Amino acid sequence: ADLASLDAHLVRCRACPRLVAWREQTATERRAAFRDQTYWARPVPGFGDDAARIAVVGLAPAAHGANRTGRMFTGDRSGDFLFAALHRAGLADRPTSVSAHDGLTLRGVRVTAPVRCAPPANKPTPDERRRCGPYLARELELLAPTVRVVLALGAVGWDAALRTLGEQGWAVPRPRPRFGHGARVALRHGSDPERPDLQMVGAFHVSQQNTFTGRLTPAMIDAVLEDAKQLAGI
Ligand code: DU
Ligand code: SF4
Repeated sequence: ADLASLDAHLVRCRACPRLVAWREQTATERRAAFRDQTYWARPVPGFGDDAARIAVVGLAPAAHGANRTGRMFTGDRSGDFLFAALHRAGLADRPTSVSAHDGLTLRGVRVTAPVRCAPPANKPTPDERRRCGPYLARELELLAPTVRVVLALGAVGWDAALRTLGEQGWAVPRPRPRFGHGARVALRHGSDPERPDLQMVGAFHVSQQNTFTGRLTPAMIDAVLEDAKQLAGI
């Protein structure tokens, strides 16, 4: 199995009734600016380099962003902020991500999320997070040969990634390290000491709530990406 077949399986998932209803309802109602568009309205796969050294783990698709375009972080303000930063860091070949067919290429990075369907108010329930967990787990397994840094944007991604990595044999400290902007944890593999360390890095989520209020500035995300690149050997 590879990432393409994981994604092919993922996009057919209907396991969460509330999220299936929401992703389709927002696609029917649409936003005035997107009235002439057909929304993706399905689970959203990870996007970027299949041999990524950095995995960026967000939260969930936005109703009128990735749920519309079918590509992670694409078509909303969160994505505008993130892709501009990835471009400044030399990890994206352009500063904008407009649609799934715009030709954007990431280098060394894959962007993904612990929940793949747009949730009302951007708040997935614990059940929904649990149900979607195996997709992130499988994706990280498939990236394992190359991935050295998992960059979590926000506490939901942080918790999901640490839980998953713990289940995959990485020695996660107890109590589980807490999320914070700039938080960092070096993980060693418990049963395979030959594996290079995996670094967990935390950053505030790129949501408008953070970027419009100045809680997360471009300089702050640039600093985290520089850290991540260094830890990943990019
Ligand atoms: O079919 P493909 O060349 O694997 O590309 C699929 C998809 O992923 C395409 O939209 C470009 C993107 N991508 C990327 O961002 N970075 C890579 O290194 C390779 C592909
Ligand atoms: Fe399936 Fe995940 Fe979407 Fe739930 S959130 S329906 S588990 S893809």
